[in-house]
Formats: sequence, structure tokens, C-alpha cells
Amino acid sequence: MAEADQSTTEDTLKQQATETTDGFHLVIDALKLNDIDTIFGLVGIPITDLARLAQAEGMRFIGFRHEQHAGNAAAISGYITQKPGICLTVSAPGFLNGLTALANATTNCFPMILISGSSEREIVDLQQGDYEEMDQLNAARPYAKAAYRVLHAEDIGIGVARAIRAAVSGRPGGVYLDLPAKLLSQTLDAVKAQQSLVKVVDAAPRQLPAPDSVKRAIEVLKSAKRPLILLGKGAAYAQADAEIRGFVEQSGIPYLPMSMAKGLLPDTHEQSASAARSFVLQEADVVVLIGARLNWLLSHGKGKTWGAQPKRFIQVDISPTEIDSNVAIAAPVIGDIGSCVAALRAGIDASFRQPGAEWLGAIAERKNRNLAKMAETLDKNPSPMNFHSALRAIRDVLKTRPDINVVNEGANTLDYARSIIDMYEPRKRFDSGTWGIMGIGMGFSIGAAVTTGKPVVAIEGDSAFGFSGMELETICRYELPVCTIVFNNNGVYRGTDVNPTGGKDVAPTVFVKGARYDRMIEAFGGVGYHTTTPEELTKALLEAIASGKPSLINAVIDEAAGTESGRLTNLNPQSAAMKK
Ligand code: ADP
Ligand code: TPW
Repeated sequence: MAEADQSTTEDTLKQQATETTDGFHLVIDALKLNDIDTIFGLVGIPITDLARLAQAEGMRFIGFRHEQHAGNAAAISGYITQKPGICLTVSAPGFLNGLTALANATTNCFPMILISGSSEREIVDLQQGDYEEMDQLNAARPYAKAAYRVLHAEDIGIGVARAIRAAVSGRPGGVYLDLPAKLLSQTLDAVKAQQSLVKVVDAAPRQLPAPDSVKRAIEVLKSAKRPLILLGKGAAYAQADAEIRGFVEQSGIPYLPMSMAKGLLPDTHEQSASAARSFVLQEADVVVLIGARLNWLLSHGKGKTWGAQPKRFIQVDISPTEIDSNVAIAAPVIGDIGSCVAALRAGIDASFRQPGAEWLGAIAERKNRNLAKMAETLDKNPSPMNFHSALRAIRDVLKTRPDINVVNEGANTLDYARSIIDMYEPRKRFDSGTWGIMGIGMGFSIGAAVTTGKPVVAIEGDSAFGFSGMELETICRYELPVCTIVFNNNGVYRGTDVNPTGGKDVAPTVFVKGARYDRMIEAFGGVGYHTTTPEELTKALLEAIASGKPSLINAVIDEAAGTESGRLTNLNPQSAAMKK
């Protein structure tokens, strides 16, 4: 080696030996090492520098106006990619704002990590009144799948690895990672720091079902006369699309998609029983649940919805404790959906009989009847327009663009859009989910647009939109191809309620009449449209999608069109009683 070269090498070695790094860098290094390239968040003490550094190191930092929406963006990004979405917040209030999204992610089985800066333990534990002081770790625990705190910079690698694994392995969920301010500025030797990082290997390992559980399930399936498959968002999340489609088609069994599983097979698939939903739920004798829980969305597996016909359930899920949660499950198949469905498919041998003509014929008859009835309703052109005529316009545009992501929330807007807007591709529909939460609109739209690079159409009730409306600025700032359609009927559910006392205050469900939501987006440079007919709505939506610009369509709906709580009237006995 030449003398000059030798001295350079020595210099480098010396420099490396004395070079230090800090907690800020290590957090970013740990995320990047695990292929995480985006952070959704909102800055402030002590994480502003962390956000700056993330950007300087080539990550994307998407800054929001409220942490709940950053959290929702992270959660939906996790659902789409199977990688945990990251939400970064400040301490106490910022953390709590993000916590709603974390809890919602956990409830929906979306993988995300909420990372919050926090005050020093010494001060928090003695309750000495720090700036934004809060015992965040304990506050997060009940609402997260896991919660961790890192106190030493050399543990950041392990902390991030644990958080990633907890978020995506088994049943996915929300994870909280607490990073005290002091941790971020701790320095340590750069070489040692690099060695402390962990690249997570096989974060969500396949979990093969036990062969005897598969055998049992196949026996139950073979005994069925009127089988039904129910696909949930767990099935969509699993990205086992070909396997699931293969199972459905090979078995010939009719299926129902839960709302976010729409598009896993195209809604126009001939085996879809969506248009005969009530009939198949009541009449089926064997129901195969794939990544769907028997919670309130399925009337807990009992009661009128499920009819008098006794049922036997086969349930495919990764979580063993989900089994028997509401009713007895005859054949649980525990494992990841891809592996379980592959095993079930393999069990469909020569002795398996596809469902008979009697069952399929009865479903087809109901389907045709209901579809004809629906077509009649959709074809009407009332003035002012109503949910149906507006949704017909949107449906016809979206039919030509199956690649578009659809976000949907509201009461009537949610219920009608779910059944009227067909989906053609998996993981393109994102909605209020397991909680029926309002406020996911703009967060999910931003998360989906940033993650997929594809356009988003958000179909929003006017009340629902209000929860996240300020994020229009975020959409404009990042120039995201999001078109928000506000179904404006002047209030929550509708705009016609009156104050029974005749007093000055409007009824609890009523908003400002004739609000111009389209003007909100104009304030940030986006394009606003004001529409009062299906034709105007069609034209605006086509133009908005073609332009790819941030846009908002104020769709004026008959203020008397909505029903209280949409189709959830049965969960609202008090309100029904008051109206008697
Ligand atoms: P829906 O609301 O669409 O009915 P749920 O959220 O109730 O769906 O149910 C999703 C289910 O899917 C959860 O019970 C969850 O444990 C399960 N799940 C999620 N991911 C997987 C996976 N990769 N493999 C197996 N089960 C999964
Ligand atoms: C976080 C309660 C359920 S649906 C809804 C509210 C307030 C809004 C319905 O009105 P909207 O839709 O959006 O105008 P539409 O189509 O009927 O006209 N707070 C939270 N979550 C929920 N679910 C509520 C309140 C609710």
C-alpha cells in the first residue's frame, strides 16, 4: 500500500473510532433499515428535528394539521402495504390526538406505529408539571396491540424492531413507541450504534393451519347444502387474492364481501351474492368466514339477520381467540389466510360437490329481483338530487377507472355508497370500518394517495367531512390527486330537523344551510365545484379525475333525503321512541 493511502485509511479508522451519532439519527436509521420510507406526522418539541432529519435522509415526511389524520394516513398505509405505517407526534396533546387513530387501527387490525416524543421519566413519574407532561406509555397500553418505551439510544434498534414485529405479525394492530426527548439527543459511538440496529427478518411469518383443522373444515363444507363464503377485510389485507379467488371459483360457493373486502373479487362476479345479502345470510347452512369477525357488522352471528336456519361456521383467522367470540364455531382454521385458503383449496377433491342448482337458482332469482328494483330507484332523477341519483353518477364514472381508491364515510352516504359503488380491484375501498368512526376521510385519502400514487375519490357525508376538513390544505400542499365529494344535505343524517322549543338554536343535527364546501379548497389553491344535478356531478368528477388536481365537489343533496343513522336505526332505539 502506498504511504499516502495508508495514512488515509488510518485517518478514516481514527475518525470512525471517534465519530459519534445520536438518538435522532438512530431512529431514522432503524426505520430506513427496515424499508420504511414515509412518516406521517405533525411537528413540535421534541420531534421537529426528527422530522427534519427524516427528510434530510431521504424519507418522506407528510405533515398534517391534526395528528388524528396523520395517524389515519399511517394506518391505511399499513393496511395497503402490510408494512407498519408510521405516525410521529409531539407529547401529551399531540400524542392523544394520534391515539384515536392508533386505537382505530388496532380495532380494525391495521398495522401502524405511533411514535411520540415524551417528557423525562423523572419528571412525569413525580408529576412535577413538565411542558406537555403525560404518562403516555400507560395511556396507550389499553388501546394498542403493544406499547414500548426506549430509554437508551443503544436500544433504539431493538425498540423499532419490536414495534415493527408487533404491528404486523399475527393479527396486525397499532403499536405505540415512546421516545423521551432525552433519548433523542443521547450520543453514542457511531460504529456501536450501527451494530445495535436490527433488520427484522420475516416480520409476519406464515402460519400454517393444522392439517386436522383443515380436514374438519372440509368435512363440514362437504355436508353443506347451502354454503356461503364471507370475505372480510382480513382477507383483503392478506394479499392472497389469487388463492381466495381460486377457492371461491373452484368451490362454486356464493360469497359476500364485507365492505372493505369489496373488489377482492370484482363486485360484478357471478358468484357475488351481495344483491341477495339478507336472503343468503338467513338461508345458508354452512358459512365460511375468511378474515371477517362476527361482530356488530354481522349482527354477532345471530338474531333476525341470520334467520331460523341453523348454521355451522367455518372460521379462518390468524387469531385463535377470535373463535367462539359470539357463536360456536364448528370448524376453526387458524393460520394466515394465504396458507389456510391454499390448504382448503387442496381439500376440494373429486368427492366435493359444488352447491346445487336449487341454492344457486334461489340466490340468482333474489339477486335479479333486487337488482331490478335498485336499477329502478337509481334511474330516477328527483330534484333536488338524492343519495341514489348522485351515487349513480359517481358509480358510472368510477366504473371506467377501477384503479381509483375510494374512501367513504357518513351515515346514509356510507350505507348507500357501499351498496351502489362497485369495486373491481382488491384494497381500493377504505371506510369507517369496525368502529363506524367518522373522521377517517382526509387521513385515509392522503395515506392512500401517498402510498399508492393513484387517484382517490372520497365520498363524504357533510358531517363526516367536517371531522378532517382542514386536511384539504395538506392535500393541496402535497398536490395529491384527491377528489373529495361532499354530500351536502345541511346536517348530520339530514338537514330538516327542528328545535321543538321553537328557540333560536337549530336542532342538534342541523348545520348552516347551503354551505359552500367547494370554496374551502379554493382557499388553498385547489379546484372547487358546486353541483346540484347528476349531470353536473358527472362532469365535475370526470374533469377532477382527468386533471389529477386536488379538488372538492360540493354535491347538493335533498336535505330531507337521509334517514337517522343511515341503516343503523336498530342501534338507535331512543331516537325512534322520541319520534313516536
Ligand atoms: P370485516 O370488518 O371486514 O368483517 P374484520 O376486521 O372484522 O373484517 O376481521 C378481520 C379479521 O381478519 C380479524 O379477525 C383478523 O384477526 C383477521 N386477519 C387479519 N389479517 C390476517 C391474516 N393475514 N391471516 C389471517 N387472518 C387475518
Ligand atoms: C368520531 C356519530 C355517525 S354518522 C355521523 C355521525 C356524527 C354523521 C352522519 O352525517 P353525514 O352523513 O356525514 O352528513 P349522511 O350521509 O347521513 O348525511 N363521532 C365519531 N364517530 C361517529 N360515528 C359519530 C360521531 C355519527
